[in-house]
Amino acid sequence: MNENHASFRRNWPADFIWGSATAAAQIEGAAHEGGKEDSIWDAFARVPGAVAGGDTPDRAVDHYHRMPEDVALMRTLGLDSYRFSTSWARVVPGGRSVNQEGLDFYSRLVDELLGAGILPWLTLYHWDLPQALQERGGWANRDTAYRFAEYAEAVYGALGDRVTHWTTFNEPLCSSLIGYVGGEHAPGLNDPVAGLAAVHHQHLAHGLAVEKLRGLADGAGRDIRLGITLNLTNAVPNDPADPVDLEAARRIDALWNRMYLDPLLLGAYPDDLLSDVREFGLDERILPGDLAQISQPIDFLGVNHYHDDNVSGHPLPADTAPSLRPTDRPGRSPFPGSEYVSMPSRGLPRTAMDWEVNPAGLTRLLVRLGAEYPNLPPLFVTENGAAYDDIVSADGAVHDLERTRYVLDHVDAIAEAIEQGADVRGYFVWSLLDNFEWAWGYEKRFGIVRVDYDTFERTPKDSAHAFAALIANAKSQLAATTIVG
Ligand code: PNW
Repeated sequence: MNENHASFRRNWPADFIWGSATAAAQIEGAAHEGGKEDSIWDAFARVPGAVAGGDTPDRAVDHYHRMPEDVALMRTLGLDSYRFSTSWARVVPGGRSVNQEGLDFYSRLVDELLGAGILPWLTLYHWDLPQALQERGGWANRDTAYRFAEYAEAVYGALGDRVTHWTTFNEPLCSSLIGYVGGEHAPGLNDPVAGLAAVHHQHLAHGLAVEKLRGLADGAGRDIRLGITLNLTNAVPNDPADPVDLEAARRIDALWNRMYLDPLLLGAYPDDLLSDVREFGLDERILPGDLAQISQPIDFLGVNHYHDDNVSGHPLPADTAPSLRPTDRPGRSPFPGSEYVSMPSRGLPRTAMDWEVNPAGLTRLLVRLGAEYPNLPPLFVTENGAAYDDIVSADGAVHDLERTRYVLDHVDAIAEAIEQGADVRGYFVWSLLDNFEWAWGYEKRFGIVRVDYDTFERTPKDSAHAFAALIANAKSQLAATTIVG
């Protein structure tokens, strides 16, 4: 029984936010409807071999047409908040003029959420750049940062009277290094110079949008919360006594964590990182004033965490099976200057993504952040979840025991981090629905709700029921404490 799980006996801060997350390109569909034009993911999915099974985001899970039904589902689960993204390619289709019909969709979504008592948690960039802007260089072009601030202003103009929680970027590491260097994500390039330019220009875009939205909100006397979501990891040296592994772990920590955290929170790139990537010209992208722009105060930091990374500086043993790849396109390292780094298995259980399951890593990460960044804003775990090969029972139920355990164990790991002093204010499970899992297409299912890809019917899995019970339990404990106290 899930009620016996340790996570059901934890105490939670009174205003802790329980939610679930999605992203526009992964769920909406209607890729060329309502004035929307190609995003880089629509274009990338048409490249042969780019996405497993030749899948595309064309229809995704048809959320564009089923939005009220999906919000009703969130309500039955008892979610406090719903984290979603707006599609830049829907709001500013060709990268130039604003599409009112696109804004109207998000306006209806926000109204529906507020009507259901659910806090809208909006992300402006979850990887779907208008293809028209990619054709002008995408994030390698500094101009895209200024276009982003205009897009942010357009969304704020339509929703700023109702949306209080704003996230600029989701996981900039993926949309820069995995898209421009590793090439597994759109735009599918293998260009470290462009990749590091993309990193800096996304930081700049974040800073420009923060300044713009803060100014607009202050001017209108509105209280908004601004932040960014990073995917952070513990880069664990495979053999902590081996200097080669320690050096590899330092490099991955620099590229994966500190390249984002330091400019945003401390106003400077780490020196060791700048020297590691010197030949790729990151320094030349940094113009006077950029770091001050980038490090403007934010109100929260979103942390996405799925797994740690066990890092070695030695090649993998020859008999080690290569890790899973979505398609047979050749795999390339997304890490400029640190391509030699390997990630050997340390024997932990793994999900269908081949990602390690290690809830203690999440505790460690959340506690470490507070210790390493004295000016750290409040944290929200904005994504965490797992893909497994679900089996549908004869009665239509999905008994996803592994996902249920994954979620409860990670929630418990967050409670542990809070006990150890981490300032964590919320948890969003990834994902509400099975959806378009980027280069994996529809093959990997992360939803706590199953989607039938023929009928688009939604069926809450056992993990959804467990999550709903957990939320209800956390709230009833609070109510009980309030009465006793
Ligand atoms: C995140 N990695 O992506 C994204 O924010 C979601 O859109 C996505 O569906 C979810 O996690 C599951 O993949 C990631 O390589 C992509 O470690 C890659 C990694 C982590 C997260």
